[in-house]
Amino acid sequence: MKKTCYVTTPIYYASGNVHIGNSYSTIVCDCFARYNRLKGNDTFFLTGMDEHGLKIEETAKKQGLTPQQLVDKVAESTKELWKKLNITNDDFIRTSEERHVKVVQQIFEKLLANGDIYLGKYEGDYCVSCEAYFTKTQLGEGDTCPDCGKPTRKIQEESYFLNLKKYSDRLLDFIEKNPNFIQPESRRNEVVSFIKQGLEDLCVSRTSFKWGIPVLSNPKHVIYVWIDALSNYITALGYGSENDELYKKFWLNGDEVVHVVGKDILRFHAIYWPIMLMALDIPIKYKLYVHGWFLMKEGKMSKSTGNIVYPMDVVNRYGLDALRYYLIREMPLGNDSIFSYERFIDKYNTDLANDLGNLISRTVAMINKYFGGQVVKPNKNYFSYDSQLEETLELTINKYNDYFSNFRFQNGINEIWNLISRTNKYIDETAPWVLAKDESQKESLNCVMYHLFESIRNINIMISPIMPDASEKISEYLGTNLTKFEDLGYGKTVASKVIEKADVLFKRLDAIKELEYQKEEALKKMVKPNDFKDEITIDDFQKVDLRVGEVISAEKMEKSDKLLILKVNVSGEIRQIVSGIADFYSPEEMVGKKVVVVANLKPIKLRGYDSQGMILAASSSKKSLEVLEVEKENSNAKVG
Ligand code: ME8
Repeated sequence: MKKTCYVTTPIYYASGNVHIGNSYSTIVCDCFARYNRLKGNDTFFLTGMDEHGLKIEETAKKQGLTPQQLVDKVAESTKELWKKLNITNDDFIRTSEERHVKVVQQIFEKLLANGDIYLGKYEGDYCVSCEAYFTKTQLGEGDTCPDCGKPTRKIQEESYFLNLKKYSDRLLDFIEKNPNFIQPESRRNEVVSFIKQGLEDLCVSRTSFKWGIPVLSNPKHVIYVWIDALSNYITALGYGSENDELYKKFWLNGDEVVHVVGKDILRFHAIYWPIMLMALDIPIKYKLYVHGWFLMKEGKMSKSTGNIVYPMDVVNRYGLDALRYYLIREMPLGNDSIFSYERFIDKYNTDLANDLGNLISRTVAMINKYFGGQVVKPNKNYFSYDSQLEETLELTINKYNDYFSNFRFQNGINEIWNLISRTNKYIDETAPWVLAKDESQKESLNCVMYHLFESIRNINIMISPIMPDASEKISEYLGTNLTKFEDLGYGKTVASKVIEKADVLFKRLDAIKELEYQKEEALKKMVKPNDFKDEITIDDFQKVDLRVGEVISAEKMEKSDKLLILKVNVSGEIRQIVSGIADFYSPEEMVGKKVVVVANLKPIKLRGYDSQGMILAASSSKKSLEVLEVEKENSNAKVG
């Protein structure tokens, strides 16, 4: 039976560019939305921007913009990015839009009138980056934020509070009665134990900054981001406005509502949001799917450290479907995953170029060679392998549906790829090239081709939510329009004519070359002009051991245009330092220079060469660079 499905991403902070990590939330939701549409479900897919708060106010100031100008700019570039990533959202909500602001103000007043919000005083340690207060026990060393590690500030202000305590038993009861409310189970357990420790009432307004939605009855307060942000899921549907059909259809009377969030915003969605809904007397309709984080090998991906991958860099080099595939395949629900180009390239070559790509090109080539491109349904099977393949196919479809309906995309993809392997094995088992030599085997050869065709056609339907572009091309190669959900299953094709020659869908990558390219790109990204880093303390700075070093020899690294290998005398120690300055300095020019060296940088290997430090250089663009030099001091000098 067809049902309605409402799926939402978190709304992203409009303080900077969206990276691979937060793009994941959107791509995975898009996959779910596309899967539901494929099934014929009436689907509404929402994403948007979280545009208020101190961080945005401060970022705008740094950039010489008004907060509104900043959020307008970021919203436009994010919309653009979603278009490029083939995201099929039905709406894009921005929390600075009037349709949202007005309703949030009403929500706040309603909660106030019911006594669920009260006025009190708040003093606490506040992290500007995370827009959150932390208790003393939560703080890291030196009163730093437990989430991002940055220093917190002590803030005292008159604030409104949302009465959470009042609802905590009701919420526990709800979670108990709805075991699927929070998934995976580990996250549900985390929430239950957090509630059982006792909830503190939540501070829901601020007087310390201006960039937010003013409280109607007391405008010196702005509504603190979470009441504002969480409400987007219903304001976008028209809740509280005259035009609330979508709200009625997809929320009140809807069949399935799914919020997808990263683990860091679990509490907000599993505790504060349901309590807000209870207080507003709105049914809690949603299921919460909590995903982990994409990390870099070096740790958390972060805009401020530059330890970051941007989606368009990957798309421009390897194509969109490869990125979508990799992200969805690599992230199991609930756990973290590491983004690495080594793994990306490996999965690309193995899964996409070899397993899937080859299966398609081989099959299309054989159908052309043996039957002039014509596929015709056989009257019967000839080999035991035929029915085995059919069985695997039917089983895969069932498992795929089970997994995809329950947001277990990684498991679902594994099933599809098992079928791809089974189909590749079927080619080896039936050895069509042998059958082709024997005219009397014409029928059985046709039967083999048909099985291959049907298997690919089904695989193609199943991968369409993940890789929409490739899927469209594959349908074209197969000459089929049996691409809908109801077309899943073996034997639906009566006849078809495949394309004469299928283009290579995923061209094999030269792994070594690609990795070198990515390393060089990463080096380039280390230069970030006009981009002040986050504030540090003198203690932070003193961790860096800067020394004068005298370059005693220099040579170009083989097969690299950019790298020089320097031998540098640092306080009597001869260090080998690999430096990306070859575009600007010849080895000869470097010898004899007294440069500034970061002497306690953890040694790394660059293209197989040890690098025991870094030399400092100034650069205002990719086209210019100047190494910092010292005139009089010698290589025993410290810098600081
Ligand atoms: O939290 N890997 O916005 P946001 C995977 N405005 N997911 C990641 C990630 C990574 N490396 N980094 C971030 C906010 N995310 C709020 C949401 S909703 C009412 C308000 C995910 O831009 C993160 O877990 O900081 C979160 O789900 C989403 O990106 C948005 O992050």
